[in-house]
Amino acid sequence: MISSLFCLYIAAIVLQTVAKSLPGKSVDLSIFQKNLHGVHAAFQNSAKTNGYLLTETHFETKVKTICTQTGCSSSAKEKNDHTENDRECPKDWKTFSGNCYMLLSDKRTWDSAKSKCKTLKANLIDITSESENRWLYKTFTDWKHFLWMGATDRPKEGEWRWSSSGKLLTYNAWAKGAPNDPSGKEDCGYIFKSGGKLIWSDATCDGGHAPTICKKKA
Ligand SMILES: [Ca+2]
Repeated sequence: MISSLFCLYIAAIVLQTVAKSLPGKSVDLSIFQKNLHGVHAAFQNSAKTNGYLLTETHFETKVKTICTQTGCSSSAKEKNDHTENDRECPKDWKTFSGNCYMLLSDKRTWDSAKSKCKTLKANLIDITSESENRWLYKTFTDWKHFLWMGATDRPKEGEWRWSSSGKLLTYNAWAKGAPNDPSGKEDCGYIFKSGGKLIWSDATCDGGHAPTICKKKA
């Protein structure tokens, strides 16, 4: 009995390990489930080989596995294909493709908006795909005029990067003719709604106060 409890204790420790995708790598939940089932079954068999008879052990991670003396059965607790999308956002944050978003309605300068997002362990929003741009347009309706995004060319004029990652913009939805900065002072990006779409443009970073959207990983 004591040996069995010891084994269960070890199992509890081992299976508290958090499964996480490597950066830039998505994980197929069905493959993960299969592999994890193998780990659970191996544990059950290992206990038996070592003389411990575990009558029933429950393993609960993303996959729930119940093992008895006759074998193990597993079932996925969530239906999403990618573990990245399984993570939940905090209350009051919207979720899209593994990221969390929150609209800050109070109006700030670009730098102040960026700082406010930092206090929420987030960044000024970066928008890296057409689908994300469309989702933002449809999801956040409670603002007028314009709001700040995290694109800036302040470090080097004309070289627009995301303040969140320092990466150059790959996707963009600049308005026709934008960014246009003949004076070299319009170094911060903002977004506005026009013709049923979310359009981007540039402005002086402290030239106006606007709402913003903060973004962070789920
Ligand atoms: Ca500029």
